Amino acid sequence: TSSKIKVDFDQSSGVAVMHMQSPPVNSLSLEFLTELCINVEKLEMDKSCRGLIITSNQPKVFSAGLDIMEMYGKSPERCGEFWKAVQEMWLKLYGSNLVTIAAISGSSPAGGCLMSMTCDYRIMADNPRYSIGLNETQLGIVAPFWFKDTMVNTVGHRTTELALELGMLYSPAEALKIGLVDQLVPEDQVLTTATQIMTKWLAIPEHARQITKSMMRKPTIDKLTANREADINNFVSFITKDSIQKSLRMYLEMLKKRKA
Ligand code: CO8
Repeated sequence: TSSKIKVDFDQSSGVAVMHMQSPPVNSLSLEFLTELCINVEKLEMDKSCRGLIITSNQPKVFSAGLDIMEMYGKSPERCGEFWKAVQEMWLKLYGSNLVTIAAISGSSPAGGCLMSMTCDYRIMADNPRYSIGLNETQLGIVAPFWFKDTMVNTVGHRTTELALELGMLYSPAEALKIGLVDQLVPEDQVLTTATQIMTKWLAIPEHARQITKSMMRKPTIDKLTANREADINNFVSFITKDSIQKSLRMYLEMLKKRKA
């Protein structure tokens, strides 16, 4: 079985770099999410690991977000299983005790943006061809409350309102301006910058930093934890609607056409 995730762990610095390598665009399938969660969990349990950098080995793309094929023409049972894995990924990353840095080396729509926003710090490649944002409404679907909450916590309420209603995808410069990313660097310096920034974060007394992170994020995490089952049911009944399936089909066709 080919591995969709490669983890390089540097014992001496305590920093792990997780490379997503699921061609062509690191879309988050059930299989991919499961592998990702297992890897994060392993690092979380390893006492010698203190920092995690998430990046992509695929050219031009960080992650295309949730795998649309997991939401199209699938049984309610399968959709439920998939959604549980999406929740799991978010809970693990947003609640991580590790210092997490997203090294966003390419486009990062929807679930890719969500994954980036779970991190403590975001560094993006300064290439105007790339974009990042929660573009769900453009697919005719609705970003769930915890996607929304994560964005509100990152860029504030009004910016999130505009971003979500319009399904905005931001250029790196725009994303920096609204605070969706923290820093832009030339494309070939994304990972080295992430490593430098990590050193700064790791110099902060760990326990104080972890408690502070938890203080900032716990209310948001508790909200999903208390409503996981209802959130799954909500997703399944929404995504299996004929009208929503039709929207997804049209979006998939648009993606193919755009290519031609
Ligand atoms: N899922 C599945 N397949 C995908 C996805 C995806 N998210 N994104 C791209 N692909 C496929 C393309 O269809 C294409 O397939 P093929 O080679 O068979 O034609 C292949 O991957 C390569 O894609 P591109 O040719 O478009 O590659 P580019 O390098 O030109 O562009 C992008 C890369 C920018 C990532 C572009 O592919 C893109 O914009 N993709 C769509 C991204 C997107 O809109 N994702 C949204 C997913 S929804 C989500 O994450 C949250 C949902 C919340 C659910 C709430 C419901 C209640």
